Amino acid sequence: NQLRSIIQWKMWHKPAYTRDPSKESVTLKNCFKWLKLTSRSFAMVVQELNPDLVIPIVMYYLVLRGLDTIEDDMTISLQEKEPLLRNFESVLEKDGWTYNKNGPNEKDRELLVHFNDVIAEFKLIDPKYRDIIRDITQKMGNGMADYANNAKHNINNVNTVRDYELYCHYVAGLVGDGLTRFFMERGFVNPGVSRRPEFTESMGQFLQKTNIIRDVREDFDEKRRFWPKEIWLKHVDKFEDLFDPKHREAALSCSSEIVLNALRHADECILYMAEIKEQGVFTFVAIPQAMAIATLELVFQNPRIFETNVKITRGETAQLLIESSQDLQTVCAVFKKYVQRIHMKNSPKDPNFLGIDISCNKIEQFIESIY
Ligand code: RWZ
Repeated sequence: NQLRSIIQWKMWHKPAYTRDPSKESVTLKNCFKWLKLTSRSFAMVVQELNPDLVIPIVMYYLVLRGLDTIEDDMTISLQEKEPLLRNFESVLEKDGWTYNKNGPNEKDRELLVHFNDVIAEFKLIDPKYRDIIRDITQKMGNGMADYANNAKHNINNVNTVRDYELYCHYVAGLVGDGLTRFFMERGFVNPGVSRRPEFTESMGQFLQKTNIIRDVREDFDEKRRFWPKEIWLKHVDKFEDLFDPKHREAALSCSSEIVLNALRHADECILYMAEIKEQGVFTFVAIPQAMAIATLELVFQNPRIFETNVKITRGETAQLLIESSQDLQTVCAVFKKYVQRIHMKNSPKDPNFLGIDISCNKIEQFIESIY
């Protein structure tokens, strides 16, 4: 029955009419300015959504981005940071609140310096969306604070795979939970997804884990470690060794193991996308997923991740944007293509050869079983 629902659904096109949100008010115009400043790519994909959802989801993004900008700043003392993260939800009710104590190098400091714009516009959105934003902000802020607290006592604050997945839950699983609730309010997803919260969780986990693998060098340089010790300790003695050319082979085996861990979410991401009933929502969620599977293929068996921040090419990105704006079948073809490439790069010299082989086979067969 689940398979039948995947095959049968048809999509309709988004309405031709799209209002221009930047023409509404000064504070709203400013919110779009902060959005473009913090993420060009999100500012682009959000335009795919039904016009009624654009402003609420932009506000959701800006609030979480504000929270993330506090978490990310290593120049803020834990003493100041912890209560800020825990109480960020209450900031949303404080007219005129701004924050200017971020370090000068914090890339999104301007957003917090002008956070009064976000608070002013937050007040104007539909209360049902405000409740979702408050709830996710409160949960994410407390999760980030627990994690920051942990880091004070122990530099390896991501010890187990469970710690790693809990961190990804706070910063990405919760984002997906909130988005799913937005979509449900409008009937844009099958209400049955609320009975399968693990599908939503996988959507966030897959994106976050892929980012963590890709950004390993940049995070290391900024003194952050997200790869779980439980995994890297099987391959190297010290985390620093991952970046030492002498240990390149061990580092690559380690990266394979963490790629394998991320690949486990692919099937559930497809099952989640199968429950979407509206074209704009589909495009909005499918674009990041398609970029993630392509990025996972790029980082797999790629020693450059230990030297620099690798990125998929502009040409590849352009093609992914087109393909993921179509339908589930096209997105499945994208997933299959990149999983096959991972499969082909897999080598029997890798300690996780068998695991990766099984995982790729399973995803390929799953996709073939539905089309
Ligand atoms: C659509 C069900 C977008 C799940 C996770 C997708 C993104 C990676 C980045 C969930 C503002 C972007 C900085 C949210 C805090 N996780 N996370 C479904 C999804 C937003 C800041 C950045 C987080 C962070």
